[in-house]
Amino acid sequence: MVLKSLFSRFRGGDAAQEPRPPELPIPGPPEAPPSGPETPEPGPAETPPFIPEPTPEPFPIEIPPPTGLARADGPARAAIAEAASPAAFQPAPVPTRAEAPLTVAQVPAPPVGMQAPQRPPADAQPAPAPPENEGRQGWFSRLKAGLARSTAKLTDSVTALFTKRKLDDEALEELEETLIAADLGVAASRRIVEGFRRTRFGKEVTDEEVKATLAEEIAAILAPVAQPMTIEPARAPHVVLVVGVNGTGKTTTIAKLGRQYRDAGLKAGFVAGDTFRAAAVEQLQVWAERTGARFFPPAKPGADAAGLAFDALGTARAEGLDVLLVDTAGRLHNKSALMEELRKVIRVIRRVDETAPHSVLLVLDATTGQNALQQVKVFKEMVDVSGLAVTKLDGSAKGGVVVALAQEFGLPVHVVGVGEKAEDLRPFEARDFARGLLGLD
Ligand SMILES: Nc1nc2c(ncn2[C@@H]2O[C@H](COP(=O)(O)OP(=O)(O)OP(=O)(O)O)[C@@H](O)[C@H]2O)c(=O)[nH]1
Ligand SMILES: [Mg+2]
Repeated sequence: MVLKSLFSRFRGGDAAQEPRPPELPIPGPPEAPPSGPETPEPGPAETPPFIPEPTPEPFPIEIPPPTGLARADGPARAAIAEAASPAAFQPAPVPTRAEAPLTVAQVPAPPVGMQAPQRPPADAQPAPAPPENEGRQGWFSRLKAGLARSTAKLTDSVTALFTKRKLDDEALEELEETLIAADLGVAASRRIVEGFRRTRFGKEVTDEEVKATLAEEIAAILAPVAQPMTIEPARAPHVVLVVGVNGTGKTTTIAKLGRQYRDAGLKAGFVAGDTFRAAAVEQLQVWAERTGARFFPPAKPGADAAGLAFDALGTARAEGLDVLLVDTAGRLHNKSALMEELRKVIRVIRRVDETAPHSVLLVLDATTGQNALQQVKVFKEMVDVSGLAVTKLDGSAKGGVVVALAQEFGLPVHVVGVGEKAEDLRPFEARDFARGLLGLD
């Protein structure tokens, strides 16, 4: 059923495919708060999907340093009281406020999905984390199950190739082709095969040995990019700009992170920056209600996203929110319109906090395979992407693309998603992912 909903939606560009949170009626349009300084921009009510033009592969290897993760504190922020909109909704009660930087890894695993808002009493403490092994084991099984299709694609060929065979030039060539076909990309596949050539060339190998070595080689490629997204509540709030092509999972990723931050005792806010689509605003509002996050809707459909983000950040600071997650449009009429919008959002929020956004999270849909590489390239040109979230690994046979992403860009992969529930989004772990991909325990 998950797959069905996934495939009916992930390529969505038209209104009929509008993604909505499952199992909850969408309430009426949210009441708009009076807006602050707004700079409305004309635009069509509904625009065609933004689809990056395909480019030839392989892409050049670019390894930019991770940015935006550990910036030093800037000078004191300007007073924003006059820019803050009056509260339209009461902030959700939160258990306690965490002062130390926090990563999703530290967040206690939510007990259930996101079917209903669960607001803890004001004096509640964050729920204790489940025993390390239990939590980890549970997640690993779900990750492995989610990767099953990608695993089959990779290991079926490996088994066919290496049922007791000498690792000669021909075998290595076939292995390289298998890895490329499993979406690992040309550069990573070559690197892995060279590893085999150095250590195993001329030896008799079994498919099990090949799988174990592959897992090690893949983990080595993934290890440098497996970095959690650190939230620093002291930034009050830590601003996360969430970007990506339409339908990749931006809004649900915001919802999942918001839920996890809430459970960790942080006050979160959601900004509905995809202002042109009423359904997108309503979708985020539903998630805000379920997760107890403060919600910032546009004053009216099509309102300027930058003006909204400016107001929201002002209010978030005045109300002492810890983390502000800003949703953005995945499509506008063309790439330069999208680029201009994202840059404007950044420019304008820097008037409130010159160090913001503190994270720019690019959300990628694993089912798009190699196209994800192109999306990274395009978004890196637009904004200073600080890390990646890779969603829908459960619906994809192309999970190997994470290896290609790591090799090609070296950008941190913060979280991966294997389903639609809050607990289906977790920090990315190199060894677990590599072994999961090969179907190993
Ligand atoms: N199976 C599965 N579905 C997911 C995952 N992440 C998101 N989805 C689903 O993918 C669909 C699209 O997700 P959204 O969060 O609305 O995507 P978006 O990027 O905000 O889309 P636009 O607002 O149209 O740009 C929804 O039905 C989500 O439930 C995942 O990890 N696994
Ligand atoms: Mg969305």
